[in-house]
Amino acid sequence: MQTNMDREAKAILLANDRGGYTIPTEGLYPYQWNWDSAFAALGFAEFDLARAWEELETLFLGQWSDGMVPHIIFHKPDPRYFPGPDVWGGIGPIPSSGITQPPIAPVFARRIYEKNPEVGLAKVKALYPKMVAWMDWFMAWRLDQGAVCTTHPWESGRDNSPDWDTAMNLIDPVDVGEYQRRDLSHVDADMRPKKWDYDRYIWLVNQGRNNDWDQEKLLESNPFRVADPTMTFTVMRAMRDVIALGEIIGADVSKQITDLEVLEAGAETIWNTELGAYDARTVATGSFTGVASNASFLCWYGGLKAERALTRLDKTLAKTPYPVPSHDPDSPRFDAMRYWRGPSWGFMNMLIGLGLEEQGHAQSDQIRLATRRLIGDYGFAEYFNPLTGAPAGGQSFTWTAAVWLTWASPTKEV
Ligand code: 9WN
Repeated sequence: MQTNMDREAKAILLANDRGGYTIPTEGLYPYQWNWDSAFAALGFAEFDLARAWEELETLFLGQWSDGMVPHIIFHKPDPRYFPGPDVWGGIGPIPSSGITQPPIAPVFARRIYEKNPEVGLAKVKALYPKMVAWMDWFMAWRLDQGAVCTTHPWESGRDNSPDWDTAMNLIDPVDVGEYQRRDLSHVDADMRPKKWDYDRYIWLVNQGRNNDWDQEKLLESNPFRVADPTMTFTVMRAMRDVIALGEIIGADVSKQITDLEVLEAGAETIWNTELGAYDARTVATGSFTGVASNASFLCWYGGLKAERALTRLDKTLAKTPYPVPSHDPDSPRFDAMRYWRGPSWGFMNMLIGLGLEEQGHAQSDQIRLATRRLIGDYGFAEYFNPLTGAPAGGQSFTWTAAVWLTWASPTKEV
């Protein structure tokens, strides 16, 4: 039986549908975002399978000839978002940004396929080479000792996380010039990244555009490179699902199997023994953040048993009424409402929870129930205060609605 919340979640997906693609939320984010789109697809798959596949197909229409799938696809210009297509100068088939985002789409493509393999087979056959090209691109351009790096805070999807502070400090954004932020006309400044971060975000975009997004050149000139748990575990997981999909359609997956071994070895290089968690490692300095983030707990989603990371997870769960915080509340850099420096995010909870469940760790139920309480009590917000549950950022948010429909609702059995 559908609850009112289930109906509301479905209504949000439908309201954010722009025909073939879904925006994260009206006003603040008026375009197709890469990992948000994967959640939209999974949400649609609950009631409209054709629309679910269409979402993924539209995402891959933006793929560049080198295999990269952009983090934003600017289907129709909209002045409410900065930086827009002109600032990025993306070189793909559709105006787009020049960086990618964590690859969730292959993972959810497999789940959507499993809902109806008869319909899904042709879809998978068509998308498979594109997914492989994207994975190959990560392996060619984003590895450091086998761990996957982010080259812009927006690429990791965790924009102002303290995980980037060391690498961001290496940038002197003197020549960034004047620009006008649009996010602050939609959301309270206390809930968003600071000017210090934005200057560096834009500096990095200018750097990419001035180098024609040539990855070879950017390897030399971009000082921002962080081996990141988000990237490492989502690529690792996507690789597993690409292998599974390849086997379904009878493809040769030997390269992907070798790549997965490289990634598994790479994950060891972001294990911080002192912290007892996977941690972001700044490539230039070799230093760890030293504080667990919610991305630290994607290790199970990545396919690792990782029993050694459970103690840190339990500690984090014990100190936050509304987990999983994006930064540890005991850290001096914790900021309960400021985006990726403290708040809990429903979609991250879902990825963490799915991974824990697959690895047979009981904390999965705890995280699912906490997420149910969070969205149930405080609505479909972009993110939430981990100490009070207070909603923050944009409202009527696509991925929060999708998380509810596919995982957190009581109509989904625990
Ligand atoms: C920049 C859309 C996106 C998410 C990211 C989140 C935020 C954008 C921004 O919104 O980033 O990409 O302008 O703040 O950090 O994870 O995909 O929801």
